[in-house]
Amino acid sequence: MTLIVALDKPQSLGLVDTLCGVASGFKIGVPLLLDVGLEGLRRARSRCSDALWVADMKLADIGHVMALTARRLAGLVDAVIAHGFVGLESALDILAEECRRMGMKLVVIASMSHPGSRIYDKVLEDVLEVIEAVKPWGVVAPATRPNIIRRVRRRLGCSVAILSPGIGAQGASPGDAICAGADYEIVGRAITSSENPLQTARNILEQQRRCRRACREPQQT
Ligand code: BMP
Repeated sequence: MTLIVALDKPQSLGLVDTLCGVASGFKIGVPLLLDVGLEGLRRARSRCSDALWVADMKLADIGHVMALTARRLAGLVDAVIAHGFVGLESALDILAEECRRMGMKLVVIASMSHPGSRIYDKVLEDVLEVIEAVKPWGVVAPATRPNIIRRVRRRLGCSVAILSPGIGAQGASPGDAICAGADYEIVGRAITSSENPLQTARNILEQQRRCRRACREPQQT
């Protein structure tokens, strides 16, 4: 499975029951976490414990504070997301060590999906150097700019998972990121605002499958 559902909106935790077994995982955004608290997250997770649970804290602080934040999430999520631009020394090195100690996956942002992320792209090589040193479980790269996903994959190889947001509401289509080398596509509003989230999630998975087949077939000349 290659779909992670982004749950950001209030009340969207109800979708966990609907989408359990269909989505590979759930990415919990800060707005929702502020709404339901850690106890709400614990209860939601217990309803679908085989899924990959990612806390999208977008950590960007000194290492000590990022590690403290990650520690508050121990046992509640499988993975936590941090920004790559904060760098290695006294920042991501400390967070990575804490994640290793707790058995929590670390996901580092290489670049973002919105237009303003051109700033991130200007320092992409530096951020990738940091990520190479951190050796996180996963990296975020934008579905809206598949060329960035290809650069990340070429540079970091196959041992890292690439998670790509930007599908649907932000303009990319299901399968775009997978074709460029991503492992998971992160989809929020296209599913959470849909009238039939289950059917929409299934349609997205089907479109990913079709794209994967098409983009991996040898091109006809
Ligand atoms: P949506 O599919 O509704 O646009 O949601 C995308 C999700 O991915 C949101 O939770 C957002 O915080 C996250 N995200 C993103 O859109 N772009 C990034 O570069 C990194 C993200 O985590």
